[in-house]
Amino acid sequence: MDTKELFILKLGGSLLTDKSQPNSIRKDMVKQVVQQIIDAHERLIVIHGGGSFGHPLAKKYHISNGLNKTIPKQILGLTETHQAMNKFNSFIMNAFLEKSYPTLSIQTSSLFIQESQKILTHSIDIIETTLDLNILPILYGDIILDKSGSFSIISGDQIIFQLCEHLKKYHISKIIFAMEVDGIYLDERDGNGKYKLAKNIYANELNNLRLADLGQKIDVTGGIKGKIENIKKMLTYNIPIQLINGLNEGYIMKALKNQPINCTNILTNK
Ligand code: IP8
Repeated sequence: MDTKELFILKLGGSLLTDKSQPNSIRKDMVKQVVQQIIDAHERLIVIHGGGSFGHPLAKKYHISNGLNKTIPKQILGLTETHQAMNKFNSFIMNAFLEKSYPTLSIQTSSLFIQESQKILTHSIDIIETTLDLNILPILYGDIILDKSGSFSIISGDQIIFQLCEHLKKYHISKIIFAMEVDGIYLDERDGNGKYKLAKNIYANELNNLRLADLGQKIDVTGGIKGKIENIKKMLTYNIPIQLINGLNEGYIMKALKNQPINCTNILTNK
């Protein structure tokens, strides 16, 4: 079967929302990001994180740890968490619609389910058929139900693992993480005495990196170390990964156009 190339673009929740205030969107940032995606004219799947929408509620009701009857109103909290993500997602969908750009929101919690803590994907057809129609599929970190009668959180990164594993008609040529930092900083100084940005890292070097201790948060769910663990898993599919600063003007479009930018590229060993 002929496979077509596409990008995966993960928009960090902390890029699009203000983490210091629950349910607050960086509206101008969303508009800029949407415009860059439209201007790039490339085939891609967008995934966005939870930011100040999903995370505060998920934390309040301990959703990641599953059903716990001692937590008051936890089930209501579960549905509230989903609804908060839905609201955030609707804002993004509307921003595309205002520009008359066809996108389809694919509800993550209806596409994936867990069994014995393992995420299962029954069908990727919805995403592939959306792409066949030249519609941009947009997924987001969400709640996930567990067949044992429990639940958890599925993060944007976990969605990416599922896509790496199951997309058949489409081949992922690069995964782009748009964050609010330039990439991975090393425990080495540049000419100006600042921590050095790792520009190109090979997959087999990831285990031996000496990271700068910046208390660097790449996303609300974890620090840079957690992100690197996820990246290692993605690299097993031989897909290059780019970590970029989405706050820099035009960077998302340039990444989608494979133009050079100041960022961290993680290259497969081939
Ligand atoms: O921001 C988490 O997704 P992430 C989604 O990609 C929720 O980790 C609901 C907290």
